[in-house]
Amino acid sequence: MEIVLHHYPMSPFAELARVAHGLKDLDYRSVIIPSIMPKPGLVALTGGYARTPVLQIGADLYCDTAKIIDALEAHTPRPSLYPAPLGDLHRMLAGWAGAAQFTAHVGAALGSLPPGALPQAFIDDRKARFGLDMASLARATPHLASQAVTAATWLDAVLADGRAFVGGDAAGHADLAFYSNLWFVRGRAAGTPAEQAIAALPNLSAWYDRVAAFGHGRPVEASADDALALARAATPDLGEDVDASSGFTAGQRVKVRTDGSGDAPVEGQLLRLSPRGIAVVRDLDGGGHVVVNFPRLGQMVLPA
Ligand SMILES: N[C@@H](CCC(=O)N[C@@H](CS)C(=O)NCC(=O)O)C(=O)O
Repeated sequence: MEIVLHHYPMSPFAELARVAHGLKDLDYRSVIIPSIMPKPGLVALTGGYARTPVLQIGADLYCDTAKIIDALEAHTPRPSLYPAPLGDLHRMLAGWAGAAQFTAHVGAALGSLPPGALPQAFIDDRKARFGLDMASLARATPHLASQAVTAATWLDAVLADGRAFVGGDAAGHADLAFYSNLWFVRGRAAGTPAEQAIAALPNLSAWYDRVAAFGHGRPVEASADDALALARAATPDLGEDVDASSGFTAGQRVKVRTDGSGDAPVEGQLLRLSPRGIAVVRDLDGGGHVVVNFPRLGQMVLPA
């Protein structure tokens, strides 16, 4: 079944997903989505989720890199992104990298840009959807930079025993999550004191180059229409797995809302709800249906 990655070049979470495709040496279709709303092609598939990236395998959609990595693991199990000895600890480390540390790295990088460097439409979009305020960000930038430098220094110390990756000989989800934050700082904040302090960490720099060497796999450009046609032609995984303790039942109509985002919730019929994830089935306008998958953490499920 064909893999489609919906993403845009500048997104750090998209970079995490791209390097996962590189590590697993995958062929895939690459659909470039807008970096701001509206995103009609993407929302036609997901029904509301508009964050970046989204993975599509036929008529199954995977929102959030946590779920995307699970889907790639199921599609191509080797090499695993949860290698021993850390195994699922990779998830916990990646969760930290993708939350407070994402804010620190990306905030420090965006906050150090000269005034006028970011398009006003981008600033307005992030303000409306995530409450971004450029004046507050400018004030917070030295603090955010200190948090990023501290995390980078910890990582450098972890790597000081000569291990190739965070958990030993094999790279995993945590490596990609730390890498994508640092990739954004390198790309957007080159020459700032924080970026220079990070670049001076020798173990970290060598590790960074090892992760970058995985590349992005083999993307072939495709359009939003191509992706929609692929979804219509495929049959999604309609398997049910709703935990009795969840208070919900399979078949019930629900809304799935991403915590901390002003984006529209995704409404559909519940298929799966457990610590393994959330899945709802929804009809596509014009025919066909898709299953939209989320990780359990970071998503609110409400009766529709
Ligand atoms: N927890 C999500 C976060 C995704 C996320 O916040 N991505 C950023 C871009 S790096 C985003 O969606 N920004 C708004 C947008 O692209 O419209 C994940 O792991 O995929």
